[in-house]
Amino acid sequence: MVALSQLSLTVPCILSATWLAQAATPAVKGVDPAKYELYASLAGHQWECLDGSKKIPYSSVNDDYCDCADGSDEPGTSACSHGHYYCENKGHIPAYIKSSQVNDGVCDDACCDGSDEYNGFVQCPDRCKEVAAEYKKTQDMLNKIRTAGVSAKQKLIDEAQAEVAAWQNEKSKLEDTLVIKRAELLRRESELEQLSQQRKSHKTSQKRCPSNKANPLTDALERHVRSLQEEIDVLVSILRDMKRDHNHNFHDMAVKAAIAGYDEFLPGYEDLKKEIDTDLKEYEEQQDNADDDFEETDEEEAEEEEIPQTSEEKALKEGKLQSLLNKAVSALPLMWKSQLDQLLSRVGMKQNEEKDAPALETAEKVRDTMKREIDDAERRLNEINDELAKDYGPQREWLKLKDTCVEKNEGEYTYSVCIHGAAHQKSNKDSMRTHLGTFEAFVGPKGTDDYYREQSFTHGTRCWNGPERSVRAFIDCGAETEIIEVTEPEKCEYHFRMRSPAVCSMEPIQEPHKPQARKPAQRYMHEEL
Ligand code: MAN
Repeated sequence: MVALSQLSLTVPCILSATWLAQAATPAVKGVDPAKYELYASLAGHQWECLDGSKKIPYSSVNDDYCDCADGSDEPGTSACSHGHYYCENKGHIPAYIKSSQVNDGVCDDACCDGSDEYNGFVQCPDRCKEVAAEYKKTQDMLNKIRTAGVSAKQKLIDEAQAEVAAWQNEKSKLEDTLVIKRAELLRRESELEQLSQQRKSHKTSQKRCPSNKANPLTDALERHVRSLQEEIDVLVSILRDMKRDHNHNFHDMAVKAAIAGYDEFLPGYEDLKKEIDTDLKEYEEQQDNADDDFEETDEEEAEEEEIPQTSEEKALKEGKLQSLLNKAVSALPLMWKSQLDQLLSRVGMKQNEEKDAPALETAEKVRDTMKREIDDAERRLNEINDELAKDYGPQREWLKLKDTCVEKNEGEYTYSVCIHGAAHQKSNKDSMRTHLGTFEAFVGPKGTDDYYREQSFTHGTRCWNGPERSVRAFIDCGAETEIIEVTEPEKCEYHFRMRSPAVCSMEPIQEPHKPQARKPAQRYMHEEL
């Protein structure tokens, strides 16, 4: 606790310190009180220009003569053309005006306290109370717009998020489907290849080895054992890739089942493969020996004579191959087996050539359908990937506005624009429609919130004797997407002042976003007018 006697001693000390500080930094006309200390006098009644370029007598500050290059010595007069005058605007918001506006005989809105007109030529009443009330009204209105805009924007963001989630889901399903369909296509293509090979070899074997003509089952079995092995190898490599690359976050039952089948199948497959290879080699050696015997006979004779082969030998051969085929098939997971039923039943059907033709045709049709399905899936996947890669704003707030079209009647013309689409000008006299450009990019200052508030539309219809028409859209926060005003500051270069919830922010103050016209905004007066 501070004793009362101590307090009475302390208070005068604080006051005297304050008085000293004020004495050191006197009020200077046209300067923000927070910066008075910059205008304190130096030793020998000197003062240094704020840019440090020069020292001048203290009496030269605000003497209505410009001494400093930066104009800092004349904050309260109009002597320096590039200086600034501070209006305190009590009851409202302080502001700076150009030095040239000081004592120019005009009561400036920005300087509502009238302090800038002090030479007596005009009397500027203090209007700050009135201006503050007006300002508050505007702020309240902007806040209302902002609140409505922010909630509309949140809706746009939520809807975009749902759309993106749906795309990602579809994308993951398409990717999984494509893996399966591509594998299926490979299988179908190799099946087709077999069928056409069988057709060819059927004819050859009928010529070459009449003994087989009565029973081509052995040949067919052998080919199927080989092709089955090739197919298994292809499927194993596809499934290995799929297991490695598939999107683990989006579980598709078909993909899960395929991977489970792969896991179930793989352990026993390597051993079985070796076993089948050995059996096949053995069988081929026997077959080669038989062929050698056949080649040794005179060809002409062979055409007429059958290779002697007992029914026991034939049955043995077929039995061996059938068991090889069964072995290969038995190794397959259940889900693959069903697809092979068709293939196996066809082995039995290949008793004569005529039956190959419809099978070949059907297989071709199935293959073509599959190709079309793959093309469609790839096209859709590309569309989704393109959409996901597009810039729709930091929270994809522009996504759901895409293709929203708005228009504005400006008397002579009605202007329209579709978000992320095209802008047009339609004559109100003859309804002739002119293309002003197609959305090209967001062009606001990069890395700022304003980046999405400026958009360019380019490559419109070429202007007579001039450039291609183009549009710059300047967008402020609003509860709705709309065009407020259209100007043509340069021939065939149009400025659309717009509003949209997509650019609303939670920040309390929304300054209107001003078009940066190269020339003062005015309507270009073209020759025809
Ligand atoms: C038309 C309109 C105008 C444009 C002139 C240029 O009249 O598109 O906006 O300035 O052509 O010749």
